[in-house]
Amino acid sequence: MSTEAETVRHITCVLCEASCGLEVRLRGPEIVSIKGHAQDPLSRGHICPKGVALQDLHTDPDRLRRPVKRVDDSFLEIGWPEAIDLAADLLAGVQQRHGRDAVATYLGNPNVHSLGALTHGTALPRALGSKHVFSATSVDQLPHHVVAWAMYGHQFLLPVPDIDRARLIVLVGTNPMASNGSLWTVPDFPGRLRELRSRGGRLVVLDPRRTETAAVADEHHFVRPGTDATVLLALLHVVLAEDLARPADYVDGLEELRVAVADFTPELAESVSGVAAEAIRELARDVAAGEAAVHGRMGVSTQEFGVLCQWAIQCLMAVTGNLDRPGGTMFSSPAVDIVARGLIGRGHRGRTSSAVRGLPAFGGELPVSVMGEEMEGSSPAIHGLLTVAGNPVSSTPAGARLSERLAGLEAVVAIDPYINETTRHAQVILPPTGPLERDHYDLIFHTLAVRNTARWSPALFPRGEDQRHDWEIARDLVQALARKRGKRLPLRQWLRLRVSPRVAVDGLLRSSRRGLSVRTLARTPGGVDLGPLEPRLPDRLHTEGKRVLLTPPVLVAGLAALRARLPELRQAAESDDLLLVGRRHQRDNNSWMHNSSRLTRGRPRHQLLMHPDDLASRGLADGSLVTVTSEVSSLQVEVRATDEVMRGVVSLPHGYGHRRPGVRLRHAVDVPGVTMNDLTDPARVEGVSGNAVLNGIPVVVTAATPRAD
Ligand SMILES: Nc1nc2c(c(=O)[nH]1)N[C@H]1C(S)=C(S)[C@@H](COP(=O)(O)OP(=O)(O)OC[C@H]3O[C@@H](n4cnc5c(=O)[nH]c(N)nc54)[C@H](O)[C@@H]3O)O[C@H]1N2
Ligand SMILES: Nc1nc2c(c(=O)[nH]1)N[C@H]1C(S)=C(S)[C@@H](COP(=O)(O)OP(=O)(O)OC[C@H]3O[C@@H](n4cnc5c(=O)[nH]c(N)nc54)[C@H](O)[C@@H]3O)O[C@H]1N2
Ligand code: SF4
Ligand SMILES: [Mo]
Repeated sequence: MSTEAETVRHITCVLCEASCGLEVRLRGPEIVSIKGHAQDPLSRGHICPKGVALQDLHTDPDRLRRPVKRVDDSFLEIGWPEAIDLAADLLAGVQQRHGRDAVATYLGNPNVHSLGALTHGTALPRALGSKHVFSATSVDQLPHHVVAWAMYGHQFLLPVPDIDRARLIVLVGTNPMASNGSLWTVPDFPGRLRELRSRGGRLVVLDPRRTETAAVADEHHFVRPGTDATVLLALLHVVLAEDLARPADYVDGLEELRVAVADFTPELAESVSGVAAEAIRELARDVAAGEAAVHGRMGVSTQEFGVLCQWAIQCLMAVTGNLDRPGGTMFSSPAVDIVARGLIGRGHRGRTSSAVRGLPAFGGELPVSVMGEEMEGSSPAIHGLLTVAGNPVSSTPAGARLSERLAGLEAVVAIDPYINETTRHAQVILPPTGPLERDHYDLIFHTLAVRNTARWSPALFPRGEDQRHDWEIARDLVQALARKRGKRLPLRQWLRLRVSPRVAVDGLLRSSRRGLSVRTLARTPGGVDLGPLEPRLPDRLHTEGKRVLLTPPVLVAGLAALRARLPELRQAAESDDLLLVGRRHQRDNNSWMHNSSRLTRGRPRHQLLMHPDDLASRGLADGSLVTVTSEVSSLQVEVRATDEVMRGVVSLPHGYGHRRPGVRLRHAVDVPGVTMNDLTDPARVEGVSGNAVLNGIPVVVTAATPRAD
């Protein structure tokens, strides 16, 4: 053991959107402990098991520190100059042979959790100049961006529930007790919920599963997957029919909205969703009484009517006067305001579209559900792929099929620290430093936080000589791509790429109206408290004349599609058919933290959850192996009987199933479980945004005979 004295350091956890401030005790280079930082003005001491597991990630022997290139079926370490040159050669080669659009980029979720990826990584797709840019956004929250763009004039004007002052919180298809919140940076959700309760407030949950969050709620309603739009529109219907609307004077379209939702009665909603009409009426009145916030996430974003659901929620908040009021849903006032400063574009729809299905791009990205089909056929559009912090084989619909297509591409390059389900197909992998080796400032999650704070998180450890930060990789690859084309980067771009993320953030802070700097923040470990959320409308709106638009035609049009589906939804509600939904566990992190035994030990949690009556009616035994068959594929998994899911619904966790040839995750491959996205269908997308439908998948469950493997 080292005899060095202990030092205490404060950093941000970047593993989920809660962005907790952590207190790390070090003895020399050794981590003695990781705890929540009690003085942190945002996270107030919160930590979850994943935060503690940051040390496992740091020391994981499978985490790549040097680039590797594939030689036959194995990977060999190579030097950085060779690796960058090889990556540029592969990508530029495909573009030379097949044109610019022939190389696709897929940007995965950890990009938004990495400062360097945000400040420098975006230069990569720009340098490639292909229309084929995909990201995890379209298997996640694209409906939110489309609705914000249409109603508020900017895709990133996303209001968050002001839980610290609310009287009523309604959560639809989201489980923050496990996920710690999404598009809602709400660290210490359990503590904030306790405080809500002690003020006499209430939590209501709508979910087809009695989740960890539903279990601590005051009221939980089972809702049949894919039918929430009828419930949310019925809430609006009641508010408008009972004359409870109190919109602010910058809200346009109330009368059109009244007409548009007139037929969506609580009785109609009950007939397809199973939520009692009387409960909908009471909830609508309670929301209208003020200091109420409704928030919907994965369960209502990644489903057939995702845009309608998010539209109805925003309308409900605006119409009841809960939008932009303390205790309702509010916009943040971050120190670095990425919206006001134009660091993220307003959004645009349909400037390009995909070749095979003609799905429209949004904000310069095509829906990832079309990525696979653009790689196949006699004259495929895509011949090469660059993945940056993404695992689309696990995370996007029909991942198993995508995997086969990746194997046939001319070039696959990955910027990623692991050899996993996706990156095993790469010819070269460029691994960036990990979360403890790099500086961080939350450009995204301060913007979605329940309190205005600003926190600088310095690297805990220096990067090794032979490691590179993600921003250095982006810088070098952009330059190498230009070289391959015989061009030099324009001076301004060259200069911008050489500025470190720290210097970039410092500039943004110094020029902000708060007048901060990295140095001032560094003096305040845990960050500067800038106070509770403040009303920001109508100033913050980006629409013409600064109006909230309740009835943009692109959103209203979705009602017709829902009306057309109602007869089928009614029929389905009475049938014995099964719909598959997803779930998350507190100790999982999408598809990529199963190599930490600290997170995977304990009771297995990979099973298909199924109601005991549904098991009985099929003659299936609890704990047995079953075959789950969807429209695209089938798989085998153990089933667990539980009345925590409603009848007619089965649930599988997302991000499991690592046992594939070539995956180099020595612990994760033994974690039981299957990949839910082997069952999801890229043909099923939400009609306006093209977001993947990952919840409410029709499946058949039958008895399985165990396979020999
Ligand atoms: N069926 C189903 N599918 C889903 C979901 C679901 O609920 N159900 N959820 C969806 C959601 S919400 C999301 S966000 C997506 C996630 O989809 P993805 O972003 O594609 O996948 P992740 O599992 O987050 O994998 C992250 C990858 O980034 C790498 N990585 C980790 N940290 C870094 C880093 O700092 N830099 C770099 N360069 N790489 C890094 C990891 O090794 C891993 O390969 O999955 C979606 N897919
Ligand atoms: N521990 C942990 N935390 C995470 C992650 C993780 O993998 N693990 N991932 C992070 C990421 S990238 C994200 S995007 C967030 C997501 O955070 P959440 O939005 O909380 O996501 P889930 O936990 O998947 O919860 C989705 C819920 O929707 C329900 N559901 C499914 N279909 C329907 C439906 O049709 N209607 C309704 N009303 N409900 C439905 C499911 O039963 C489930 O309870 O979590 C983040 N935090
Ligand atoms: S809740 Fe999220 S940010 Fe906080 S410690 Fe856990 S993983 Fe990290
Ligand atoms: Mo996500």
